[in-house]
Amino acid sequence: MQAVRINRRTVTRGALAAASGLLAGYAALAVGELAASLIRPQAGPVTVVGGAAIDLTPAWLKDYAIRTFGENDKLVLQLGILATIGLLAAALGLFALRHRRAGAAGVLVFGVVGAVAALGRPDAAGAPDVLPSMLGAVAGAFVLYLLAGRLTARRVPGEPGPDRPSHEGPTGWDRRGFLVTAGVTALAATGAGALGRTLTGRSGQGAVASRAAVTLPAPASAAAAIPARAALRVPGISPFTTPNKDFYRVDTALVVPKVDADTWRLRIHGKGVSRPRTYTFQDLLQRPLIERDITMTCVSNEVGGPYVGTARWLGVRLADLLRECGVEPPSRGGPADQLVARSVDGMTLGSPVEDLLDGRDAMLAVGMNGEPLPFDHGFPVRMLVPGLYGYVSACKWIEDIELTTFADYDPYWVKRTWAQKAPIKTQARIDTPKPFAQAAAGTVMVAGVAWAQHRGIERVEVRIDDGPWQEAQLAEQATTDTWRQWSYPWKTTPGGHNLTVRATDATGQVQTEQRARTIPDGASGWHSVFVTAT
Ligand SMILES: Nc1nc2c(c(=O)[nH]1)N[C@H]1C(S)=C(S)[C@@H](COP(=O)(O)O)O[C@H]1N2
Ligand SMILES: [Mo]
Repeated sequence: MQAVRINRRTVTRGALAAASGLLAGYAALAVGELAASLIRPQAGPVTVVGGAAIDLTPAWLKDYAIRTFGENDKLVLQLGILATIGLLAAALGLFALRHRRAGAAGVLVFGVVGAVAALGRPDAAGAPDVLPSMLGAVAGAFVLYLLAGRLTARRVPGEPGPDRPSHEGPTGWDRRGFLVTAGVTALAATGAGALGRTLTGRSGQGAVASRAAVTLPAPASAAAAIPARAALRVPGISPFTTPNKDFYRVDTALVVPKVDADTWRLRIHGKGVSRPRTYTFQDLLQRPLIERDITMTCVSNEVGGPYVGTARWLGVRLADLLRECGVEPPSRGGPADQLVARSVDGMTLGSPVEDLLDGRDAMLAVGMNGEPLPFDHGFPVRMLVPGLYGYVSACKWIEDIELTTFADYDPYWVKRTWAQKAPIKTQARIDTPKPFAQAAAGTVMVAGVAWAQHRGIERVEVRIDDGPWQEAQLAEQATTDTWRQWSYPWKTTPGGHNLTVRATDATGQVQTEQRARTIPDGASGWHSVFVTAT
């Protein structure tokens, strides 16, 4: 009898205790986000812990996440963190049933973890960054202490008798007090969270206004018109120019930096910089601008993968700025062989100085496809270097350029086992037909893109199963810095077929069949798709 009764109560109380933990966690995160909105949106508890998790993630796992979750990898990470916090919070709630003070204090441990993560962020703005995590934890601890108190209350309201012994024991609980406390907490936390969101949204308004106010000047050196025959009319092929909204995005930023162009500065300094300088956004806009079509590629792009795109970029020639600051390439005796670009969110990317001064169109871009850079792609200014993977060149939200050496400094990704230098590897991709497509009988257009930035594409060949390589038809080449479309009319025969493609760059180098993973310096191998023809 007794056992059954206790058991049911125990289960109910256990569930309520776990719920108390979850509520405490919810309140902690809400208060944390509200505090962050007032201090710095980037200092929010989930953001700092997520950022630390990204930085600590080994290269193979990051690669797996990108491969598996694609551009949703950050969402998956944040959901994972929330789920982890939820589990731990529920456990703390159960623990607090027996050890009320210790359970509540346990919430503070989370605060300390968050605070440590906040201080370790490369863009940490100092001591105030610990506040969101700490204040949130204090709120959470308080909530858990209150709720656990209601669950362990000695008196049992509703059960009769003023003569009832006050040492009723741990099975008694204050139902009404619990519900009221829980309800008020849920409402207050939801309000705090919503207010935090609103304020965070507003905090970027200066940046949004500064972007809306930008009028991009006409280029002093316009891009050559894209030849009409650079774009093939094949359904399913990637368009020659990738619209901004479809352009791939790869970065470590859980909160996209909103930089105000009016207060933005770029500093150029370091080894061999005889005239260090700081530039404003207006300084850059007043200089002669170049406009170029350039295809960007991410080193994390698998063979056949989506992390490649072409845009028409407008910007300042980086070599002009470097020369103005007195920078010489190593081949002319300059002491620095590495340029390290640093962003407002503390990312660092290193490029060979020699490449930046060899005449290619390395630039500090301010415009993308006719508009100011989108925030996702680095507003107000980003770096771009034709021929180099993004992680060694394409710094978004750039604010600092330091001349140094490869021997002296390893930027972010190099610290994480990626190569110091990474020119883009020659690749061809089949855009259509899609893998495992059913092809109609007759002639099917096989088509896609091939790239070997700064070298150019000379030939693309297609092979059906183990047959001979057949020359694909090439679209006209816009520039050697852009990808090139190709197509091949395939006369189908019934059954399953493997279609394989390979490119040859303009130096005559045939794309290697050798399969390589993306780590350390980019994937290689041939792209194939399996198609069934009727
Ligand atoms: N600040 C910052 N810049 C960055 C990165 C980043 O994580 N942070 N990622 C780099 C990588 S790996 C690539 S491939 C390109 C991607 O640029 P996109 O997102 O505009 O396509 O940005 C580069 N610049
Ligand atoms: Mo990348």
